[in-house]
Amino acid sequence: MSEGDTKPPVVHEAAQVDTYQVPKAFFDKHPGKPHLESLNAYQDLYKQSIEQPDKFWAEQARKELSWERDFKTTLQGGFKNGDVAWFPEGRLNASYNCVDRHAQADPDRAAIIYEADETADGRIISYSELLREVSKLAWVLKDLGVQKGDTVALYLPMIPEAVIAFLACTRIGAVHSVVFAGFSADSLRDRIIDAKTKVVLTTDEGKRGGKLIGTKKIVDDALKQCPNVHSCLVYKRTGAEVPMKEGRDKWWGEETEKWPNYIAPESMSSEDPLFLLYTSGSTGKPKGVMHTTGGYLLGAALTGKYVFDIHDGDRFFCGGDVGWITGHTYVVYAPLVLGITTVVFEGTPAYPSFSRYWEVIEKHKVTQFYVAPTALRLLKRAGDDHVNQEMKHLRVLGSVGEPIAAEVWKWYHEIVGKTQAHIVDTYWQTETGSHVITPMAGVTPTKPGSASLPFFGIEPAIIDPVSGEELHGNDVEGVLAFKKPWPSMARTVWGAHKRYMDTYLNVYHGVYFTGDGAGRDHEGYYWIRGRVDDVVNVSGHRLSTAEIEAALIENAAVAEAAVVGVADELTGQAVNAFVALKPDSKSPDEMKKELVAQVRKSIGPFASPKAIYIVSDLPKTRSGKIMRRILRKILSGEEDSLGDTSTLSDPSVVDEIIKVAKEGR
Ligand code: 6R9
Repeated sequence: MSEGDTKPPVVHEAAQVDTYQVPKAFFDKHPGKPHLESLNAYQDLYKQSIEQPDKFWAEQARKELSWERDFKTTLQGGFKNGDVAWFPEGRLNASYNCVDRHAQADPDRAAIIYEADETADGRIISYSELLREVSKLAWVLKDLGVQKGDTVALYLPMIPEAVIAFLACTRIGAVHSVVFAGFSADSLRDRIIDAKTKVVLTTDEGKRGGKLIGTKKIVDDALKQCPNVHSCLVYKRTGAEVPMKEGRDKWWGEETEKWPNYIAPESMSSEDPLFLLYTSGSTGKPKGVMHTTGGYLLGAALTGKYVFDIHDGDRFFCGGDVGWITGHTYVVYAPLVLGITTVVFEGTPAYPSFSRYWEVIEKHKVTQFYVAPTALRLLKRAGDDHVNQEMKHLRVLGSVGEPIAAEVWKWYHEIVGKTQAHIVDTYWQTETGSHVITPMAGVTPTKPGSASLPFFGIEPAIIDPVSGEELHGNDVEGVLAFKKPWPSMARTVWGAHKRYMDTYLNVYHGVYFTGDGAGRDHEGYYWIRGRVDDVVNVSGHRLSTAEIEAALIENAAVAEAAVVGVADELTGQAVNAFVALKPDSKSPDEMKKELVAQVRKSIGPFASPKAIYIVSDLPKTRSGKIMRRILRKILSGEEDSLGDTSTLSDPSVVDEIIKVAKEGR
């Protein structure tokens, strides 16, 4: 929790909530039957996963994954020392598990349906083709000097080559570090430097919602300050003229052409790093969350199977970007490790019209669709007429990334799913690797707005944030933690293990701390209340207020800045900034423009503050800590309940801030 702020847990009135059973149509349209017969079957298996975790996980790992060498130990280490290791003697390769074994069994099966920004530009890639493309690119990476354990940065749009790049890295034991292609050059640079990356993969340009994105240009800007990057491989997406730096930049197509269709997968330890993914925390610098091979893949496989009810022949469409964890686990790894077809969608839900998602679902007979509530809010607002497709193959509709309001849940169920699909509101994090609290499709009765029950092996605890004690029983509110290690949990923060310990494992004794507040209702269902730290969630994108503050302060005219998240109808939360300027700075309007530009440059356009308030001072304690709680209250119109302001070094600043916030300047 942040300095100067102690947020008491919110007590929520027990509202009347409806419970929805799995729709009958779900079973009628099912190709067979769900993997679990009933809620009882879930409860039995869940009980085993908690009481006999070794037995449960060893069986699952042997069933779902192909091991080159079997493991002896299931779980080693624990939360206390932060040295969790799953299946440590086991050896396997992720790309073998995601590609080769399916290419051997059924070479012509579609692995990727590429739905391009323009409807006509898409294509379908079979598992045998995927194996060829992955192998060729793996050769190229080797040729560029990439070795086992090296990191490779991927700055790529949502095209099949992104998936190919993930798998080419894992094939040779390289660690992919994907940077969302909406991040700025500065953010990309920081991630490249932190991960000690020497090779970057990108495109000439990206194309999204009819607009072009200058990916290569952004990479060029970033690389000006990355002297250790010796190679940049560029995939021709649009054919735009882009400068190619002699000796450093090479064309993807020209390089891959030179190499054979097959390369043997590298033998990896279960605990070898699979990837890094940078995410925002409470402090300024993003953390390189590290996942390992065996455990992560098992989490992806098992949640894909049980949460989404994935069966052979399914066509899975996750609308998340590969630049975020949702895309890693549910565009790439879960569908491919299970050998089904994944839809890679390059566009936006609004281009060329608000019907785009539904047209994609109809065209490809999609069976599971997975998206963030922010997109649903946009589409709900656009009007039901746009939902003009039958979509009769849809069995499962997933939600992820932020709480889904009951009315949006119902709209998803009735208008998109036509009451025939099962809604799964999946709660998880970059750090958890795969779903941790979630319904299981075909099995769990659901309540709109609740992520429902824990996944196998997850033993949640609701903790009193003040005393740090676990709150037992039902009808409790507090912060959410997990009591047992699970295979797909992050193992460390790259190069900063202490930070990992301090953020997740040393906050409350002996448990993994999620950073989220949560309640457990009278039936044991979990309700996620949102972050209790300084992380804001804008359109399902996780941002740190401290990181945005650091960006604002980079402007020389800024004396101090405080950023808070406020509720927003469309984006869930929005970034609002309070800024105190140094004397003699430019006019407030000019400054606001500069500051928005600064955040776009330092982080990326998606982090831009929605409102900037120029004030003469910020509310601070006598020790100089900014009290963001007061700012949050003022913005939510609760200025009458600011609580004790006597600890402020200058209580009079509050009146000015209230005035500025009211006038919206
Ligand atoms: C997968 C992902 C993680 C944070 C998490 C929580 C919020 C995710 C949610 C949810 C309510 C859900 N969150 N799923 N809140 N209901 N179903 O989004 O990972 O980007 O790391 O964000 O997102 O606050 O702590 P990540």
